[in-house]
Amino acid sequence: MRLFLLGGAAALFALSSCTAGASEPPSRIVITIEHSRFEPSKLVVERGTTVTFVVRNRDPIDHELIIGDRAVQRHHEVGRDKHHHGEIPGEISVPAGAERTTTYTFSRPGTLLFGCHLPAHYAYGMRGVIEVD
Ligand SMILES: [Cu+2]
Repeated sequence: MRLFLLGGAAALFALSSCTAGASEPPSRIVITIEHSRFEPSKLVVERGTTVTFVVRNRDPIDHELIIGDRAVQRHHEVGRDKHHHGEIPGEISVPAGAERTTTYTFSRPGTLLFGCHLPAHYAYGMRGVIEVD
């Protein structure tokens, strides 16, 4: 219940946990984007965990958060689908100055990546690692 005291973002989180229909509410991780970097850029999550990512873009330019393995990152690096409205778990566009959420379930152990694939952002260093235990 403590989460309900945290304000608007927490309310959104509560709503998404209801619609997900999961037996346990998802964990919540806040990722801040500033100067075209993710903070934090290294995450560890437990296998089987559903995580709601709250992505706060503090930059004056648009960004995105794409979670997936190398193949997913490569697909987005060369792909033309540059707008992610939340229909795919772990893929969300975050306009300049905005906050968006996306929920992703980590079902398998291993290493996943996250990144932004707007032109040149990934190469610049807009990426991170998620270790799934
Ligand atoms: Cu970006």
